[in-house]
Amino acid sequence: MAIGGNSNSNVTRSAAPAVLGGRAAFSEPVYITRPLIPEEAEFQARLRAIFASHWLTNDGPMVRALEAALQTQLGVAHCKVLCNGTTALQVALRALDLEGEVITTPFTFPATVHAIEWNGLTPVFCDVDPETYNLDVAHAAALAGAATCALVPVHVFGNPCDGAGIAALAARRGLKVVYDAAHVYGVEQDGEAVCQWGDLSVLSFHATKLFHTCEGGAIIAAEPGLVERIALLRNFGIVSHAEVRGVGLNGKLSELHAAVGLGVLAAVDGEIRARAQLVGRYRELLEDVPGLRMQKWSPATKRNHAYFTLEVDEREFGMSRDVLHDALRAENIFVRRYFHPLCSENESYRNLASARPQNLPNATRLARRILCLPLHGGIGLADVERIAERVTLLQSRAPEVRRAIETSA
Ligand code: T4K
Repeated sequence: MAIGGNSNSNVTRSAAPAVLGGRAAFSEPVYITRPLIPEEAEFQARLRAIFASHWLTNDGPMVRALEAALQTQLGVAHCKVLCNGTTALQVALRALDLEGEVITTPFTFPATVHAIEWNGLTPVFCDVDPETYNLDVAHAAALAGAATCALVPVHVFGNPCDGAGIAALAARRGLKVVYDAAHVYGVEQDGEAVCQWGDLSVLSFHATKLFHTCEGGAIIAAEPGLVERIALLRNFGIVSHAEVRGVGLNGKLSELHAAVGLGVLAAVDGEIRARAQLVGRYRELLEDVPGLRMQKWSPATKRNHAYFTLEVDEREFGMSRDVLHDALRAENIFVRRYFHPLCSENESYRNLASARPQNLPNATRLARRILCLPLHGGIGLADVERIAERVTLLQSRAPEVRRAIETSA
């Protein structure tokens, strides 16, 4: 369903951008994402079943049904759902009994690095590839030392990391690999689900994610011993009424959240198809615009279209990413600057030796340049066309736009 009805119908190339006194392209905010909503009758039926059973949480039938459905859908042997992706990352790292330093990327959501720190481990920031935005494996190899115990790479915006390079480095140095697979639901590489890479992979099922349970997450594990440990750790370590093993936490997903997930699961393939069309149109309209670049993907990747991002080169485009961000906001286009600031710039981490910007040139540049555009099945091709048109219109009047934003700051 397009939201074009909320927008001006008479936007033309010659219209003035909102920052220069024109009418905003949309009369209501267009967000970067909107959560999929489960089909109502089915959801009500699931709710009735939950309430009739009086079983609301603690590994109930909806959670088990969701785990089984996800295993089938993703083609993985074991999937344990948790209350959110951050807790799932904490549990995954704990399950591996790690000690020492963990190499990760600063170009990610704060949760990735916080989960390392919460486990009493030391994050070591590694630069990213300038085109895929994922962990630079050569830099990770140079950073790996005697204290390094694990790698936590992130498949940023759903783009698979260099899995072969990471596996080879881990094997060479005896490191564990926990993938932050928050963005990678449904992504495949050469026909294989990317979310089963590494010792463990962690998905986020937050409402802003393609597949979601409102709040939620999951750990994908292959080794049965690890699966059992994860199941214990997410439930305080309780083995039985007589035994508690390990320092667990409460990471359980409720039956209500699982019911949302079962409903969303039915809609997610259609959402991916809708987004693929929108991404195709964005690319057609924006790929030749001077100063705009797009993330590099391997042709072997089956994408999920979780995000659509642009890299803005200020010199070539005529204005910085931040000016473009503010000017699009004035159009009611609620673009986002994922991932800015870098995690290495946060006050908890900025004093680490690995956090120095000169060690992280690509990540530092990307954090200043990447802009995330609206992408979800609630918008239509006409909305994408209007957004792209605004981007090019703003560029055509770049000096005035820059001045207008700078004087309003
Ligand atoms: N690792 C990575 C790489 C991650 O990206 C994340 C989470 C995690 C780990 C941790 O997983 P979780 O513990 O969250 O499961 C959002 C999400 O809260 C966060 O889950 C996500 N990454 C991150 C990339 O984005 P914000 O602060 O940008 O969200 P917010 O509230 O500004 O929402 C963005 C837009 O989505 C809104 O402008 C409108 C729309 N929206 C949002 C919500 C919550 C809706 O339409 N409905 C909604 O209910 O962090």
